[in-house]
Amino acid sequence: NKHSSFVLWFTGLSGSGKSTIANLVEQELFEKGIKVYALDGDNIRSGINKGLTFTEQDREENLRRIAEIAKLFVDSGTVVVAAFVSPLHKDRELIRNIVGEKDFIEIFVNTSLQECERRDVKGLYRKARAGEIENFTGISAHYEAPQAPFIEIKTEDETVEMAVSRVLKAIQPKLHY
Ligand code: GGZ
Repeated sequence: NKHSSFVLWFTGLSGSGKSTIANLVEQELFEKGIKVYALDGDNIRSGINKGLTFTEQDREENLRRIAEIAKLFVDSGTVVVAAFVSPLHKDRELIRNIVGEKDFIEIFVNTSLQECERRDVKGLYRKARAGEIENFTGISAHYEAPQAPFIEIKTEDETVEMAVSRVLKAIQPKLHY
């Protein structure tokens, strides 16, 4: 059961819904028999990247290492589903260069700051506003929206189910050689 492999890279604010969508995409691909692996803050920042902070420099190192790991998975024939804030254009360009242009598929989970802050699922925005978290993306650190993502998801206008099926449909041709 051979298929092509590539990186599906989800970028968006904290609380935008990127992990939720990425995890469902991973599940669907797994059920189709595709070799797939999800990388996110939970398995990366707590392990190999433990100790890295949210300064611009540490985010770059965080994302550079993740891109190198993703590249290894792609070399092994695995589809990678990665969900990271990855707020800066220069860092996403670095990732694209490491992974390789043709294997980097950028998905912009475009949920407004206002909506992420309203949801505040983990209470991080409240803490950031109170000055308890430094360099918080959207509050005290920049988020630069991708200019030409492969797919843009607006979670305020479409359901998670619609977004997931749109992603699956868009990558369908890429799964075959
Ligand atoms: C942004 C932060 C911060 C700061 C902790 N800024 O919603 P979450 O909790 O689960 O996702 C966020 C996650 C971001 O880590 P990434 O590795 O994706 O970031 S980056 O790509 O920019 O390196 C959030 C939590 O970590 N978090 N402090 N200051 N998000």
